[in-house]
Amino acid sequence: MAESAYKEMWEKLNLDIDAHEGLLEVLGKFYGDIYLSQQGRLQGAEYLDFVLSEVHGLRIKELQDAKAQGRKIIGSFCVFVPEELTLAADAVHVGLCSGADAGTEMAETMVPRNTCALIKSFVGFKLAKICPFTESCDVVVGETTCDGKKKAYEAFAEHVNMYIMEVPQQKNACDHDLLRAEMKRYMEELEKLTGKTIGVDDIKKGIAIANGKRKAIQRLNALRKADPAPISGRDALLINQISFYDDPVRFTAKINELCDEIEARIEKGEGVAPKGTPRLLLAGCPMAVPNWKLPYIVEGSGAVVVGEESCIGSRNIRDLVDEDATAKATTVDELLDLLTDRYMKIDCACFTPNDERLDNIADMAEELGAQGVIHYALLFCQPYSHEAFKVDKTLQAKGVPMLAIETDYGMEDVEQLKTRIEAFVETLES
Ligand code: BJ8
Repeated sequence: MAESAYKEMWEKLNLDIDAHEGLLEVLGKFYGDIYLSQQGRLQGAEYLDFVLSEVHGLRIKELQDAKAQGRKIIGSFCVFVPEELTLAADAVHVGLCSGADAGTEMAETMVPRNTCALIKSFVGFKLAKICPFTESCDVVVGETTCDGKKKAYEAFAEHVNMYIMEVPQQKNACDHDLLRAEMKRYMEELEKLTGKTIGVDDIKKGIAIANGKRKAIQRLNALRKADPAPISGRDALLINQISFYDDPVRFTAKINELCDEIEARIEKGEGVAPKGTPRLLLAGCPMAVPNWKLPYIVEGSGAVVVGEESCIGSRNIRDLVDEDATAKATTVDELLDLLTDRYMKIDCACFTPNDERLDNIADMAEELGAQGVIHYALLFCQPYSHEAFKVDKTLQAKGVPMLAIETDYGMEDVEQLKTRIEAFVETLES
């Protein structure tokens, strides 16, 4: 499709064409520096390059085509919003988390300055009219997780059609019941929106697609145990980011192909960095596209990233909806129970207490052979900044060193972070 046809599409979506072009230009340069400059990339990374190059083009065209066929587009900011139900309603589910600070000044007219970069980013993208995903959505589903998001959604609702899903903050029986009720409420909302009655087979289909996607990333993550590391942390992060907005069936097929290539590479003893390169696990806040800052710094500091403990990483794919029980289920109610069981396992820092996250990080570090962990919290993110102390204590007890960093999407602190990370990596080597 010609660029001019995209322009027409972007105009119809009411984007600010000049500001949007400026964003794409920066994004393209950034991508070239961080991704295309890598040595020893997998051939399957062509898929990643293609998806990224068409993220505001072909993918948006696909969304418009889906809309023309009567399908609805649902945007979300959190892995608590059950994609299985969106798919069951034959709607399209896209992640809207934003990882760039374009539009921050505008965002600060609507949310306080001491709000995390992720929230300012999605607000800023909307106010600056530069996100064709947000503009394509029929409904944006928010959720009651952290206070920053909850309150930002109130302001955001003045600009987009919002639906808010309640997410519990603890994991008692009553919290399970609350999420179960919210699953049903979301399903009914989808039925109202799409005019489709969701049945057993629809939910089973949604579960199969979402589980398939999770299994492909689980397979990838298991392959990352190899030394030398067969794929860079940058590419692995990008795969997780793309999983939120590409077509899920296409994504799963492509990532499984990529895993075949990785298996062959491991067999030959090849990798993206020499055997013995210090291995690090990143843990903490989600890194939404195009936030590639931290893995880029880490991998330019003599280490390789072997895992991401975050919602754009293992937290989103670790647990499947029980497949045997799904196959046996004969009612919508049973399937909603199974979905609830799966979603209650999410170890977001918004829960209190959230001790399973501590165990999960320690287990991941061990399984992946990580010699150290970098805990990443966005500035002003209370939940993850608080948990950094507990994660550190847990890892110390296991003899795994941890470096806690707090940052945002700006580039001002890159040199300072590089110095700290290089020093941390040196301690791992000695
Ligand atoms: S399930 S991690 S996607 S809420 S960084 S906005 S927590 S102040 S993103 Fe999240 Fe769902 Fe939890 Fe995952 Fe608030 Fe922190 Fe900002 Fe955050």
